[in-house]
Parts: sequence; structure tokens; C-alpha cells
Amino acid sequence: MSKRYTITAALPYTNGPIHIGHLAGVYVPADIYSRYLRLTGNDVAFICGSDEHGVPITIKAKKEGVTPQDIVDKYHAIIKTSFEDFGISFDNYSRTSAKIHHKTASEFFKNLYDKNEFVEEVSEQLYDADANQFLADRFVIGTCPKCGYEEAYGDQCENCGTSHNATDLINPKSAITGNAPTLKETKHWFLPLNKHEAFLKEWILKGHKKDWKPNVYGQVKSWIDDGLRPRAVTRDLDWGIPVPVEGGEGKVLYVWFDAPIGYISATKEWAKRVGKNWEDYWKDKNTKLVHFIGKDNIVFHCIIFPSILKAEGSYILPENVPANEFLNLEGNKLSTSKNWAVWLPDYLIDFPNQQDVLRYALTANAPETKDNDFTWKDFQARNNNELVAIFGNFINRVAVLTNKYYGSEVPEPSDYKTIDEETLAALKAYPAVISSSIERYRFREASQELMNLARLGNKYLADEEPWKKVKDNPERVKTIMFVALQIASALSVLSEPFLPFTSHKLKGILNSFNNSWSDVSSSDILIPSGHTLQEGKAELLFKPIEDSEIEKQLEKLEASKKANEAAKKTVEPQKEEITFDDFTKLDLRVGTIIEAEKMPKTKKLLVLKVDTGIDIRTIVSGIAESFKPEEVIGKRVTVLINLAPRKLRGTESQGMILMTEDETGNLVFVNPDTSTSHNNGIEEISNGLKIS
Ligand code: B3M
Ligand code: ZN
Repeated sequence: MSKRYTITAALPYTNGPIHIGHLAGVYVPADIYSRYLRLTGNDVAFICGSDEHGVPITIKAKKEGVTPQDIVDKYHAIIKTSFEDFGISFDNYSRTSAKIHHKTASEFFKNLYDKNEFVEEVSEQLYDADANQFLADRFVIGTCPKCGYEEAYGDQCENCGTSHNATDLINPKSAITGNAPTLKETKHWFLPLNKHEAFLKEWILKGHKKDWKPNVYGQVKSWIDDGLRPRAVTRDLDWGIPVPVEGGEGKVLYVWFDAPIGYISATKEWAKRVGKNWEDYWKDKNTKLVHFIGKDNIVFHCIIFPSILKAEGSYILPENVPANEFLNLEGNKLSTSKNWAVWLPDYLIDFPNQQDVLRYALTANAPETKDNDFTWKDFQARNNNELVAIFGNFINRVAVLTNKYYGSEVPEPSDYKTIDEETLAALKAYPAVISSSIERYRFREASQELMNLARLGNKYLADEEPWKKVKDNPERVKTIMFVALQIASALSVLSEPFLPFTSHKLKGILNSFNNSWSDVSSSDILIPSGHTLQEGKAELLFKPIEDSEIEKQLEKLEASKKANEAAKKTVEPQKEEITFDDFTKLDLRVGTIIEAEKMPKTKKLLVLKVDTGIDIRTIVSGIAESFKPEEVIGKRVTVLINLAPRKLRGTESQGMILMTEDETGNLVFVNPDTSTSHNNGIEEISNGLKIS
């Protein structure tokens, strides 16, 4: 029976492009679900948009020295294009800077304020005096009071998912200056979550939410069990939606207050455009609301937003919140700041027109019940061993043979053998099997069932071997090809939610566009005898990915790793300034080491005899851990000869050999020879001289 669905996908923060983690965790599953529901005849509003407020945007703007508006304009365009490129079929992709959103969120706040749903309170909040700013949300980092993670944000810990108040953090530090914050009084409006505890318990714990994913239900339950406290829904910031009530001057709505309302504004914008009534999608009890999110957004969608909707009173609440776990990349956490990611625009440059390959690889390995790892090797294997070798191979055989034997016309079958009947019966079972997985939000299972249907086709052809029978038994081959074409046709329909570009291409190859999801199980013939396929040579659906392409990706990641390590290394700060006169006091000469031996019973010291040009003297040098005596004999070195002699382990050292560290931290001689590596030239030393 046809139903109405409002499907939302988390609004991405507009402070950078989208990477594979976003796609795997939220947008691909949401898209599969939405496409599937449309295909099965439901009324769907699939809603998303850019989350353009909040601290992440402000921080990025500060970093780049531009305005927050510049940042959101830039990334909104990039993100929107990526979604279009990857076939994410939003009915509306809006943005929270849109007028309609400011108006909607503002009115929502005002309405709750008028109904006394907020508690107004002056309290002490974290303040960075140097930055002249209150520290909320991502402006403050500290230790999570719940799990001990040291880089928790002011409003949330990304490690354990807990959402807290900034003042709960242990050892808080300003993300702007690194200072420990002070406390300063300020007025805010709080949503008294404690007041909604009974409702939440009833709705989630006692209600029918046990069919929610265990990770989602578990997180929500533990949150409720811990007891709920009021949460500030306003902030002392200058970027956001102004607080629309008296005393709210200079303050804005908390981003997590306005962003989920963005789903509503985006629905309004869409409904207006297509001539629908938005309220049907948010206020009709028969509409199913489903939020697709990542696990770090659970409490906002299962506790805070429902409490806001409940407080307003006329909205429906989510039917389900199928949050995913996180995707890692080659064994490490995806990270924007460390550039440990596969960015969608970059992917499309390296793998043009291969959106479905990524969609498939991410779905087949989706982090549905636990964190999962994306590896390029797995990506290659999913493509080469499944999409190419099974799906693509089957379709190619069907298209080539139909073209060759029958000039691209679907042949007339004659008597069905048992294997034909069994194969057609098996085919008809697939829509229900795939539907059942999708409706339980098990998209990886669903994608594997789709591949099983392609396997069925491949095996059928391999068993029946039409190419061997075509000479002696042309009638039998007509039946075989007819059956194979029915499977190909079923694949063109059932692949649509997962592989929309491939599905479209395949429908083109078959020249058949009108079958529905239910036709696959209910009609005996999906593609009739006499129907003509697309003329000419059918294009290949997938092509093998070479090892060299995978190596290139791994090299890119290796480069990120190296860059991170280099950035992590702390460079010693410059020492105190000296005068030119100080410098001219140094008597530097070029010398040659003529003898070298280890100082007995020491690890670090070498005793050297150095020819300085004016004499031969003994110098004790602390380089034994980096150089063997035999390595340094004959070496030309720079020597400070007028340093007051001093005794080291009983031996008088009469000067210094100049050393420094290279960019990788190795000890090197300050080499007087102009002909050698320029890094060792005295003018180019970066780390300052080391006296050894
Ligand atoms: N902007 C996404 C994030 O946490 C956040 C989602 C808002 S959904 C209303 O990255
Ligand atoms: Zn934590």
C-alpha cells in the first residue's frame, strides 16, 4: 500500500567538501531507501541541505581569513554538485542561510518562547578573554566527562557520542587561543530536557522503538538513564540566526536548534515549488518520518529534536533513526584536518563516470552495525570480482549473444525445461527479498542479494552454454536467451536504488524503461519476444580497475601521512637575538678530522684530532651515536677554535665542531665544502647551530 514518507539526511556542515565517510554513513543509504520507496509507488519527500551555521563554519572562516558567508557559499556549491554527481536524489537540497529557513527557525523559537517552553537563566559560561569571546561548542576542546576522550567538543564528544554542556568538560581549552578559559556570566534560554524525560521514556523506551538499531536504541537509553538536564539553545556568537526575543540582542540560536528545523524549511521550500502541502509531510500522523544520520548525531535526532517537536505539539516524530557507525580509511579514522579522506570531487577526477562503483563498494561494506574500514584493495575487488566479473559479464554476454544470434531482437521461447522454470521462479522472489532487507535498513545485505541475482544469471548461462548449442539446437538457445533477457531486465529494475547510473544504462541497452519493482515479481514477461534491444554494440557497464590506479590512491594517502608527520614535528624556536659583534667574536675555521676514536666507557663521545690549519688539536665531540669513528676520519668540518678549552672525562677539548640537524632530525656536519648538498651550507641551516 502506498504511504507518505519524509526522509531526511543529515545536513552537512558547509566547511569542506564531502568525503566517502559521509557518503557511506548517510547519503548512499538514504538515497537507496528513497529511490526504493519511490520505485515501489510511495509518496516521498527526500530532504537535505547545507548546515551553514555553527562554530565549524566560523572556525574555517577565521582560518582562511574570509567571512563565514564566503565559506558557506563556496562549499554549498561544491557539496551540492557532489550530491548531484553521485546521484543522490534529493527532492530538495536547501541551505540554512535561506530566508525561508531563518523565518521558520525564528518563528519556531518564538512560538516555544511564547508557550513558556524555555527556561531563561543567567549562568557562568566559558570565556576566552584574549579572543573576547564566549566559548561554546567547537570553540572549546577538553576531556569528555563520560569517556575521558581528550579532544571532546564543548557540546559533544565524538568518541562516545555523549552530548554535554561546555562547562562539563575537564581541562577545557580555547580552540581559538589555546588558553584555559575563565567563567563569565551571560543569559541564555534553555530547553528543559528534564521536563520531557517522561515523554521520551514513554515514546522510546516503552514505545515500539526496540526495532531501532541496537546502537541507536542503546545510546538513547543510556542517555535517558543518566538523567536529562536543561540544554542551552542560544549562543553568544555573531554567526547564526538572531534570537528573536527581548534580551536576545547579540545572541544567536544554537546550531543544533536551527539545523534540524532545516528539514522542515527545506520541505516547505520544495512543497511550494512543486505545489504540495508541506504540512502533509510533517503533521499527518500517517506520514513516516525517517532520519538518516551518523552515530555522532544520535542524541540530537532522538532526544533533543523530538523534544522540540513535542513541545511545539503539532508535529510527527521520527518512525526510525537508522544511524550508521563510522567508516575508517585504510585502518585510520577519516580526518579532514589530516587530509585522511577520499574527497568526492577528487574521486571523480581519478575515476570519471564510476560513481556506481564507489556507491556499491561503500554499500557492500557499509558501517551498519560496527565501524568499518574502507580499503582501496577492497574497492578494487568489489569492482573487478563482482561488478565486472559477475554483473557486467552477465549483461555483456546477454547483449552480445542476442545481437549476434537474433540481430538484437528478443527471441521466442519454446518448451521450458525445469532449469528454466526454476530460474524464472527464483528471479521472481528477488524483489521481496531485497525489499525486506531495505525496509529493515540492511542495505549491505540488500546489495548482496542484488549481486546474487546477477550470479543467478551468470550461472544459468554458464550451465546452459548457449554458445555451444546454437548450431545443433537453435530452438533451445532461443529459450535460454529469452530467460537470460528476463534476468537482465529484472536487474535493470532492481539495481536502480543501488546503482542508478548503471540501471539507466542497462535500461538503455535493453531499450526497456517501463517495468516497475512489482512487475519483476508479478509479471511472467518483463521483456517480450520481438522487442528490439538498443542497436549496435552494447557499451560495457563496468571496466576493470588496474593495480596502478589503486597504487596511485595509496600513494596519495602516503603523502598525507608524510605531510602530517612533518607538520607534527616541533621545530625548536629561535634562540635569543645576538649582535653582529657577538658573531664576529667567533673564530670559525675549516678543518679536517685526521684521527677519531670512541672515548672509553661513554656512549656519546668521540675524541677527535683535527687539523685546523693553524695547529692540530684535540676536540671531544658528542656525535658517537650518529657517526662511527671510521666514518668521520678525513672529513672536512667547520671548527670554532677560540672557545675556551674544557675538560670532558679527563680529556681537554680545544674547540668545537659545528653540527646541526637536517629536516628529518638527523645530526649533520656543517659542511664547509661548497660542492656538496646545499642543505649543509652554513647560510641555509634551518635549525640553528649545534655545538657538539
Ligand atoms: N551538521 C552534521 C555533522 O555533525 C551536522 C548535522 C546536522 S543535521 C540537522 O557533521
Ligand atoms: Zn566521550
